[in-house]
Amino acid sequence: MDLKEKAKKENVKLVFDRYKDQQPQCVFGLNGTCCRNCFAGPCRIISGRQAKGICGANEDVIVVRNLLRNVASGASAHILHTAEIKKYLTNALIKDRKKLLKLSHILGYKGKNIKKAKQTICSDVFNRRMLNLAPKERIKKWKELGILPDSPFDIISVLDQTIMGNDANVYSLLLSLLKIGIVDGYFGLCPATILQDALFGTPTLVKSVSNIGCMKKDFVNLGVHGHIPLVAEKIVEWSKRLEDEAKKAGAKGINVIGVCCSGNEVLMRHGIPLAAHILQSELPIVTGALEALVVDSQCIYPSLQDVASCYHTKIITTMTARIPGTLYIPFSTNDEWAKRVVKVAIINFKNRKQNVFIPANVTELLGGFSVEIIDKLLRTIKYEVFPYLRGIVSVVGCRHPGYNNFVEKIIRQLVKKDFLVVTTGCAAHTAAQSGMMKPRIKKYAGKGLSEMLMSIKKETGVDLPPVWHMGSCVDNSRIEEFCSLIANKLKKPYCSLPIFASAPECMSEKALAIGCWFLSLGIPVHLNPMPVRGSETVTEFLTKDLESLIGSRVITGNTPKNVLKNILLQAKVRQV
Ligand code: SF4
Ligand code: MSK
Repeated sequence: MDLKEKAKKENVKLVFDRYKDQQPQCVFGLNGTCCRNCFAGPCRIISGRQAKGICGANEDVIVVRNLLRNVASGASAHILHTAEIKKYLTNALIKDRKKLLKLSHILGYKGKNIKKAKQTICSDVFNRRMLNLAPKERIKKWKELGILPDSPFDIISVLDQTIMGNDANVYSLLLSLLKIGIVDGYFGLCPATILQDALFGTPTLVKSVSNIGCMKKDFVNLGVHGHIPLVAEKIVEWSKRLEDEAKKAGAKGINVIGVCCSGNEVLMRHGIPLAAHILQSELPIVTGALEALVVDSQCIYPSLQDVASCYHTKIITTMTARIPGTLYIPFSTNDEWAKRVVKVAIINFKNRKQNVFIPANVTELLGGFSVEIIDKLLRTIKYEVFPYLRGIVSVVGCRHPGYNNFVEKIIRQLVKKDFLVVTTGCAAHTAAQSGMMKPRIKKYAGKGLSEMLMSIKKETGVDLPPVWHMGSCVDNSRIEEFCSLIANKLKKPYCSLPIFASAPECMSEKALAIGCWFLSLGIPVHLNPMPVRGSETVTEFLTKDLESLIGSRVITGNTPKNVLKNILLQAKVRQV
């Protein structure tokens, strides 16, 4: 029996069931040709019958406007992520001073005083100076194209740009996609990661395990889920401190497990096991052995409470993801907050019912690939990566209920063809669960990739996997920094290197925003699905014309075979 069968037997609906219930999905939505931007609508474009909406907007305008609103929404989540971390900076202890100073230096404070550095960051992190992190060559290009952003306020201007009766110029709307991608990168992802490293430490290599079997029957199981490590860090700290209380309650201790990106954050810094990605986020509850799930922001299915109501699990909401019926304990850095939350889990241990089932599967993994670690590893081969590799692909982003494990399939094919795969987000959970983060190389990697990993092992003694876990969704900024390192060493711009990104099961608007950032940098991006099929103009622009403007394009492909073929073609053009 697996957990899906257990849920079925117990009459519990999961995401997979709800996905089935929603079929067939609306074709206008899938093609991007449904507009609800004003209340004269909704308007749908029907080929040969209804060429324009009531206001006169055609399919191109409608498709790109919808996409742009999606990207703006995704970027806003990352901006607010940074804002959330910044709120607590003034009084926080700093674990990595270098990282804090790096950020304040970018913003213009060149001294070493931590208090002043914090002040600079708090007042200026959303200042245009953040763009100093970007390659000079890109800044020039962005200026030429008129897409250099000013601040996160550009997100508001996109909402205005796409309101009924404003911009109906497809080209300027398309360029705004790139602009908001840049906003996402430099006001969202980059400062979030740097600040988190400053507060909680920069990751180093760490061994752990993935998959649902990391839950322990005799322990208080406590899950962290969401994106903001302020929350998960406190839970990890206080779970250790309250071990004795758990023992008094009859358990052997407290077992913290990671879900989604909170899981990635605490894996990278503490080796906490990766239990479940977004599609599996209901399953730890179905085991009947999860005492509490602490959630914060983004990617939290509201269904968690429906599922929890069939078991004994307490869902504890703490930040922006608010769900009726859950226990809401608003986040505070105060120790009392963490004690209270962990105690809810401990007290709930006695309420377990008879129906406990934890599948045995666990997979070992090596994580913690910060750029600092990668730099140390690659120095041993003098950054001579391309004699071994066809390229580097960051396979990132979500898991989607309709794509039958596309993420795993594409990663398997890429490493076999000598692409080094770096990964973050829910794709990283999947790679870990499939065994591709085990520090054994022969089984999965192609000849060139194996040889590169062996050469590094010879110098460092470290057995490396073919897929490198670089963290959570905001840690896509680590991937950019890694690409930038390679580009600098080879003295070439990104857009001439065989470096690619792929979000094969893109579900969240955040993944689209990240994709637009990579495109703006000159990195070709595979995005699937993309609700643009309803407009030939938009599809043509993204998959072809973009190349001459910015040096990158959207790579298409809705099967692993197609994607691999398209990436191989592009890799040939970009050979080093
Ligand atoms: Fe229809 Fe135009 Fe309103 Fe969109 S903005 S719903 S196309 S009238
Ligand atoms: S959690 S954004 S489903 S990767 Fe970062 Fe996973 Fe995608 Fe959410």
